[in-house]
Amino acid sequence: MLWRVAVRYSSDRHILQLPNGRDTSVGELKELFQKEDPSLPHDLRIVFDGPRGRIVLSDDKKKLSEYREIQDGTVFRLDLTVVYVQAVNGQKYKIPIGTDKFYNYPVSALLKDVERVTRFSLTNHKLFLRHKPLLPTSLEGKALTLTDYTIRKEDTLLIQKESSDLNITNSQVDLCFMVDCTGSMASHIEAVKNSVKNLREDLVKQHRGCDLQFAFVRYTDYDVTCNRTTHLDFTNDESQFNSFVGGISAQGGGDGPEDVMGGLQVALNKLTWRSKSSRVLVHIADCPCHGRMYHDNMGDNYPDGDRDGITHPTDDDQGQESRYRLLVWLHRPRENRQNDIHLQ
Ligand SMILES: [Ca+2]
Repeated sequence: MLWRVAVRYSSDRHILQLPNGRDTSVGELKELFQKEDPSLPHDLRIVFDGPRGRIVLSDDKKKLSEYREIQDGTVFRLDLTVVYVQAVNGQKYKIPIGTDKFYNYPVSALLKDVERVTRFSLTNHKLFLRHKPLLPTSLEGKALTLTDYTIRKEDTLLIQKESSDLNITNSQVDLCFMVDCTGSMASHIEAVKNSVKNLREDLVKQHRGCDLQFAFVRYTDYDVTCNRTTHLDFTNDESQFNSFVGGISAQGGGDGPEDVMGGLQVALNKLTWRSKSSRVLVHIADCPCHGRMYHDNMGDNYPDGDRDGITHPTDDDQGQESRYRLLVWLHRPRENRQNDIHLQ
């Protein structure tokens, strides 16, 4: 007689035929389940609900016939739960973890499971949960657990090539925040300042191996006659950076577009970009630059473009633009002005 039993864990259900029927041993049953689902761990524990409560199949040598409660069609449960790992191509992998030990499960063990199941190497990939990387695995000598990272059952972690969020492959990185500080940004400027400070702090934590420097360029518009732009040159001094950003306020602006070109000129020519660094500019704004080619008739006092005739900001060091690896524009549409800006 062919026996069929089912096993369920998480939302999945596997049904297996037992070629040896009741003579199948617990060890053979585990092997069948593992053959069906290679992601299952070796220390698999199978349980089922008998008439007097939960029964654990703990002895691999015991035959199913020795458990009178097991019938054709009995549903087993694996004492497991899962987290999922999703790759950038969308493929999902299942990482089973023992239910009893789930919340105390060390992150270091999870990373090993992920490498085993996904075959991704975590020397050049990172795992992220809600944009936060799963590193470090210990803190002050204490192993960090899934609870420490607030990983819950059936959460989905993302696996990405290391630092692909900013394409940082160079050990030296110069990152400049260039921020529109005109009146239209007034109600958001505090949120922007906090986001910039938090992003700086997160990047420093996430890229401890990198030599990171940060600069800040504040720009406004032509109606601001004194200090139309101000800037802080690259620094790795957190208090200096936060102090400068803390002192920023919004002013002026007048017409719709703003002096973006003036900000770019400062970013390119007044900051001390290092010769071999990866160069990143994060631009935060809610309006485009002057010139009708950049917007749809939004009330521009300079529809022909930049007052000083700048159409394409250039580095004084001609021909070196290719050194700028990445330009990020965060341009918030005008109709969404009521929303805060989030950098992550
Ligand atoms: Ca303006």
